[in-house]
Amino acid sequence: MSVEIADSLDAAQTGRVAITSLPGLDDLDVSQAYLVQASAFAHRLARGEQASGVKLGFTSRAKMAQMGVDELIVGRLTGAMCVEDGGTLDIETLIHPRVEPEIAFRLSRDVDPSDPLEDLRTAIDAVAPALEVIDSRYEGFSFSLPGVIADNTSAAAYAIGPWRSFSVRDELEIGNLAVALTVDGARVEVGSSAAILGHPLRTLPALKSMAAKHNVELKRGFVVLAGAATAAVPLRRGVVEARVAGLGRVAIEAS
Ligand code: OOG
Ligand code: MG
Repeated sequence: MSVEIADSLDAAQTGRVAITSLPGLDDLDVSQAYLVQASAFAHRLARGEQASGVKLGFTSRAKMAQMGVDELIVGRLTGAMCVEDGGTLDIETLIHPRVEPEIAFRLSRDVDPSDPLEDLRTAIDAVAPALEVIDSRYEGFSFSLPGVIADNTSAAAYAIGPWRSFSVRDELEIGNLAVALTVDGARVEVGSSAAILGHPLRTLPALKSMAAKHNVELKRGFVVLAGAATAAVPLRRGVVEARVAGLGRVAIEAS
């Protein structure tokens, strides 16, 4: 059953058609949902995409309230999802995309998430402003917790702004930075990095334990999207930009 669900989710993504009902989906528990996610992700890898990172979801109240889900989730990213800063994203390749402002971390080495002595924070060597484009494969972004996990946490595209070197011993304080999302120059969402679990670095122990439990790899060079600091907005044609005070900005053009 899991294989069929994974195949349907992959077909929805490649065919850009939202799923209205999926037999067996409601019977999945969280662990089974991560197996479906892994199996759908394997289709991307089989098409030649390369794993490039991981993303966290529902790390802010704004997102939990918007989507009606209040547990942390983790998804997987590939290089094919990455749009360069200032680059263009063709929205015709997506179903009903939304965009949200995020903070990204970079992993300087491989991390074994099941090693109890490993502190993921010491593997972070850079931080950057980021945009995430999400595109649920379910009609109306309507999903349960296992449903959104199986659907790779709605992952569709992302863009990363300039990396700034960072270590936990650094003076750079990222716990309460103003975050804004603008569309064609107009501010549509504002928030703070404090909205992300109180401090974006708190996502790292949570990521480590989810990665250990659900066999998510954490590799050198990977991007870690810490989760949206604000609610997501529909992505329409135009220029969308995330600004994070002290870190800079990142923009993409949706065409
Ligand atoms: C799920 C993805 C959540 C975030 O940053 O909280 C997420 C969704 O909202 O469809 O990426
Ligand atoms: Mg996100």
